[in-house]
Amino acid sequence: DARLAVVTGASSGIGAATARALAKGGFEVALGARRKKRIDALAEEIGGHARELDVADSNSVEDFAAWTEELGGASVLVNNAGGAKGLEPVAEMREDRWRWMYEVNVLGLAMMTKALLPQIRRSGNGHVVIIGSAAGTETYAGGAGYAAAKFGAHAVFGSLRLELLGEDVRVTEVMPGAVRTEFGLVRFEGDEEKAEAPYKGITPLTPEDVAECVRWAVTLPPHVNVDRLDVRPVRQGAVT
Ligand code: NJP
Repeated sequence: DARLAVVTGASSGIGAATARALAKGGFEVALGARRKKRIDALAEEIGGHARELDVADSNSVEDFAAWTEELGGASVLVNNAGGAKGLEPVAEMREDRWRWMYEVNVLGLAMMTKALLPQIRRSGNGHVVIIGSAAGTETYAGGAGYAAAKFGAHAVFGSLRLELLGEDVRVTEVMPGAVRTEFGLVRFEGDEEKAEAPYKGITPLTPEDVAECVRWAVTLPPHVNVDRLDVRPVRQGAVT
C-alpha cells in the first residue's frame, strides 16, 4: 500500500509542487489549505484527496486529522502552510500581522504535528517535514516579525527531533532562501513590483526545487534522517 502523505498549504507554491512530486514518487497524497477550489483541482490532477484546512484553527486541524484517519492514517506530514505579512521595522510593527505570522508558522505547525502524530507513529515509517526558512536562523532589518515566527518553527523542529529520538519517526526541516511563489504577493499585499524586488540579481529557486528536496528526504531508506536542508539560490547571500 502507498504511504499517505499530508501536505499543508497545498494550494500554491512549494506545497502544490511538493504534492505533485510526492504523487509522482508513489505516495497517496492528502492536500489541505483554505482555498478549497485550488486543492480540489490539484487533487483531481494528481489523483489525490483534498480537504479544507486552516492550520491556525484547532477545530479545523482536528477535523482534518479525523479525515486522514479515515483515509487510513498519515505516514508523512509536510508542514508547509505559512508565510509572511508586511515587512516593517519593530518601531512600526503591526500587531495583527505579527500574530498572524506566529499563529500560522508556529502554532499551526505545532497543532498539525500534534494532531497527526498518533497516525504517523502508528505507520511504522513516519516522517514529519517542516518547511522553515533561511529566516529561521538569520534575521534582517524589517524582517523581525517573519524571522521571529520562523525562528519559532526552527525551535519546534529542534524539540520535536529530540522528543522523537528512540522512535521510528524522522523529522526534517527544509530551510529555503528565495523561492518564486505567491509568498511575495501575500507579503506585499499584491504589489507585484515589491514582490519581485527580492529576486533582483539572483535566479530564485522554483517551488519544484524545494519539492525535490522534500521528495528526496522522505524517500531515503527509513534508517536515514536528514535533519536539516539549507537550500538557497546561487548568489543569494543574506536573507532580505
Ligand atoms: O508561498 P505561497 P510559498 N491554513 O504563498 C497556505 C516558506 N518559505 O509556497 O490557505 C492553511 O505560494 C496557503 O494556502 P491558502 C513559507 O514561509 C517561502 O512560498 O489556500 N494553509 C498556501 O498554499 C511557507 O511556510 C519562501 O491560502 C495556509 C501556502 O500556505 C512555505 O515556504 C522562502 C494558511 C503558502 O503558499 C510555503 O510558502 C522561505 C492557513 N492558515 C520560506 N495560511 C519564499 N517563497 O521565498 C497560509 O525561506 N496557508
